[in-house]
Amino acid sequence: MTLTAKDFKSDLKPIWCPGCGDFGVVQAMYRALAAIGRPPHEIAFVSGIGCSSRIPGYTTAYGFNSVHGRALPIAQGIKLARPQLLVLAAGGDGDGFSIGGGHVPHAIRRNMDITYVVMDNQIYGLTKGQLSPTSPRGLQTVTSVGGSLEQPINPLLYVLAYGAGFVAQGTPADMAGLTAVIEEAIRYPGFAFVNVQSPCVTYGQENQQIKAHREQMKTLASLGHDATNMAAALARAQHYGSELYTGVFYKNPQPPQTFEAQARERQTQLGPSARPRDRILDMFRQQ
Ligand SMILES: Cc1ncc(C[n+]2csc(CCOP(=O)(O)OP(=O)(O)O)c2C)c(N)n1
Ligand code: SF4
Repeated sequence: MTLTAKDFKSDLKPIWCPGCGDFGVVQAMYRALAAIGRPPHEIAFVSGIGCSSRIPGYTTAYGFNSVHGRALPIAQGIKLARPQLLVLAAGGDGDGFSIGGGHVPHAIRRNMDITYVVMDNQIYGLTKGQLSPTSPRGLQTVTSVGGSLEQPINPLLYVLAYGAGFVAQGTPADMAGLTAVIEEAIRYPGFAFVNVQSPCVTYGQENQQIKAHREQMKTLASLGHDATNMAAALARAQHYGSELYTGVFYKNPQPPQTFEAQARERQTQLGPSARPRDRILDMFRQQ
């Protein structure tokens, strides 16, 4: 059966502000999932808390709008228990790099076949415009009236430095490009990260809106970027905040075995006679 974007759109009407970048992200997600061709009941979509974290509810996949910052631990639990499912995780820059920041390195080094989409609007949207970890230095918000004194996190460098096998960036200002990177991330056999510069029209900066993105964005493909070259990826990623590069920064040409595949092998080696409890304990003892 051929699936279309409509098959992934739920009946729930999004309550995002009109013009929010997250509308583009969910559309790109519908299109990417249709291209992948797995039916909605074979997909588990987990998010944290935030405006962007509402996204699973707007799809027909199994969804869990969970706890602030905890999308990744829950997604990993699902993938370990049901490795045959296509598992997606999503949330905001606050969810992923502030309260949930400690989970990101461990999800990366564990390397489960999960796609993690961060809707990066450089602000806390849901709670009405406080500083987020990706807010630029000097940004005036309700919690930084005199301008932010802190250096922002660079999400691209952060995940590359921890060894993510697939790292890409997109913007809803380029729907075809955004859909393509999400699809490629889902097809990557391991942990894949997509940073989406998704404008917040209510609390976001003027130079971070769709029109500005159209003027600023440069596709990595047009720059002749080699996505198999980690050094080149790090060099491009350093310009987060000053250049809007879109496309794939890095894709490991030799993806290592996933955690869930290794765990299955370990269980097989332990043999069918082991009780489930002992098998789990042995997995830890042999680490
Ligand atoms: C444990 C906990 N702490 C704080 C909050 C309040 N809170 C909800 S969403 C949010 C941040 C939202 O920003 P972001 O994750 O960037 O998502 P956005 O709304 O911008 O899409 C915060 C601090 C919460 N729900 N739970
Ligand atoms: S507050 Fe910002 S992030 Fe939240 S729905 Fe409105 S535009 Fe989108």
